Amino acid sequence: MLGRTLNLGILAHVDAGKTTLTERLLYSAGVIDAIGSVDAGTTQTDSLALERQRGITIKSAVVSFAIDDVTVNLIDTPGHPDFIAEVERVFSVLDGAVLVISAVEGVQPQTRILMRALQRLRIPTLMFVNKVDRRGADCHRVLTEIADKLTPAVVGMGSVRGEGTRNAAYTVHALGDDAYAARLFELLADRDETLLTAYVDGASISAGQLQATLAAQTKRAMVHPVFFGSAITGAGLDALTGGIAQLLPASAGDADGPVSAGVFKVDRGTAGERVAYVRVFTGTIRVRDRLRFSREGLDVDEEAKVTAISRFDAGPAIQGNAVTAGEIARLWGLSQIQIGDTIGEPGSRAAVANSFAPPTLESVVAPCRDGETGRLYAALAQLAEQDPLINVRRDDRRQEISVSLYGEVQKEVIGATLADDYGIEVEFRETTPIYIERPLRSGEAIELLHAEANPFLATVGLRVDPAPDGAGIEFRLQVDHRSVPTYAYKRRENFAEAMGQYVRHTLREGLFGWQVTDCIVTMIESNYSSPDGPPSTRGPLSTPADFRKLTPLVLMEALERAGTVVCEPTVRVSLEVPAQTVGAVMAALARAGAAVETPVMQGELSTIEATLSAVRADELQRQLPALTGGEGVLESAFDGYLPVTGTTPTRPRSDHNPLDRAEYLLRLAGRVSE
Ligand SMILES: Nc1nc2c(ncn2[C@@H]2O[C@H](COP(=O)(O)OP(=O)(O)OP(=O)(O)O)[C@@H](O)[C@H]2O)c(=O)[nH]1
Ligand SMILES: [Mg+2]
Repeated sequence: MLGRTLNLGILAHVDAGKTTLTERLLYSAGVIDAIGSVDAGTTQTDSLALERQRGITIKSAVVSFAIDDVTVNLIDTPGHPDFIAEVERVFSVLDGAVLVISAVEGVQPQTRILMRALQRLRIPTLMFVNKVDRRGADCHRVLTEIADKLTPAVVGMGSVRGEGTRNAAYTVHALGDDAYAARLFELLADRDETLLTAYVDGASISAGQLQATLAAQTKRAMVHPVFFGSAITGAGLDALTGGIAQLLPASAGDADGPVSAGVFKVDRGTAGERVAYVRVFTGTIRVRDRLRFSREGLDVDEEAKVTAISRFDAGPAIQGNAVTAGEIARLWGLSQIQIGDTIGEPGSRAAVANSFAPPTLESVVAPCRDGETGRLYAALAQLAEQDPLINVRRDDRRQEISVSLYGEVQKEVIGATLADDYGIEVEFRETTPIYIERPLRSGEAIELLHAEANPFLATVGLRVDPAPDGAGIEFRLQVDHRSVPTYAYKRRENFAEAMGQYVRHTLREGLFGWQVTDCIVTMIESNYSSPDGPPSTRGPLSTPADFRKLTPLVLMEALERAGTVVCEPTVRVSLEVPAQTVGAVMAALARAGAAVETPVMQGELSTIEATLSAVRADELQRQLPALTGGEGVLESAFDGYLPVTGTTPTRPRSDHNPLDRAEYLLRLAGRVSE
């Protein structure tokens, strides 16, 4: 019989102890003989030189160990918000997660952001309150905070004695403990009719029944057991390990079905070759298999041969011949593969993209030495394979290269990577916001089949309507079924899917060159030409290319009529600064145009909350050490987009040229020759 596999994510706010916990779990499972330390740079998962120097995780890393008959593939993720994209990619491959929360700091901004995403994706999640040995640990307060700020569907699984000391010890609540049993019953019965009915009927409910219901509800992400302990001393670790094996859904998967797998990480091997980390949802991938893969939103549909496989199996990755459903493996040979690609059939959870905000800043990056621009571009392009969101762009007119960024720390990491791995010293010039465009009102446009000005064999009519902030792009197909070219797309749903892709692709550049979002695009007219189809005029067959090429023309015209407003990214910041520097920090916030709340004093420190533009927050981050004698800490979280106001409300992207765009669209449409 095949063993069961659990793909487990370890997630938390920065510094909560994910990497240390990972190390402890590997040690308990007998995979390593000595526990490495983040501070000494000796852990398994912080293996990059830069991670070891800085003591923070930058890239997600997979390690594997066994708990009884369950193989756990653990993915240690970075907690710093600048690397949130790493976490997002991992979400698509998880069976379950452990959300780590510090017993001292409690629920932090990133904890909330992560928990919201875990809930939205219904990923079964245990919580681990770590660092109970550290001074200031307060498990009771943290449990209350979890219930208040994250979710009320939680239950503490044990208690801690001697918290805040090296000897802090964790005791599991016994099922015979009446207070615990009552709390557990209350939580579970709320979500389980049979349990409630049995209770109302006066039937006695056994401890075993409660335990089984707890496992069932946890596996369905309805409730979240909370464990306590210390990754440093090992307190509470056995209970957590037991919880991982018993309360999270390990599975065997369908090894015989059609191949469906997702790529969540791309790396380079020792010879510089591309290595893809995949999670197999169904089927089996073997060495020498030819695999088809596709990419959301783009017309890529490639095929390549697997030349080698290395599986994660209770210990370091080992060379293998095959990888089956449920497992994670590294694949060689797929030289064009990218993060987020789907191998074979679309997975059941293929599309989890956009769980978090996209990067909000972009910065011009230039080599310090002359004549290295070409090498720099090549190096950045290689980094972009591993992190597509850095979205390297070359502006030929201004002779500049720019990258998208989440913030200062990511910028420093990119700079250091270019220097260490590629020998290219760079400087980042001005950092500017990545704006978006939202439609102002509704707009429609149509091109008719066989009309003189329409070079394509298709009718496409589209309407753009504004949608609520944060809604993204929604595509609706609102046409008679007879007007859908089903012979070319097989099913109506496929046509809707393809049209949605053409629409999304077009909206990457709006009237001012920015991504258009928060809108509904409805296809209101469609028609095609086919020898035996409904159109009156018979002619050559319409093809998908006709619809693909006509869509951008019609959509841009509809958008032109709707008009767009350029909006800038804003962040909510929380500053912790020495009390005597509050005045200087408040003045800096005022200069940055921030909306500031009244500072809260806590002894020597003051906390200031404010909302301001992302680019100004980035500037503030850099000024902070000088303003606060190196003592200030700034945490920021994306807070949506607001229309740009002031003298230049329509800021076109630096390399956006409406004439170029028009010409491009025309060329796409074949109206002017190449
Ligand atoms: N006292 C105490 N310190 C801990 C514990 N767990 C982690 N630490 C310390 O907390 C710091 C951060 O630990 P990491 O394991 O790097 O935290 P992380 O969550 O992986 O951090 P990022 O990956 O950078 O987000 C290190 O100095 C650890 O030694 C714990 O249980 N008790
Ligand atoms: Mg870490």
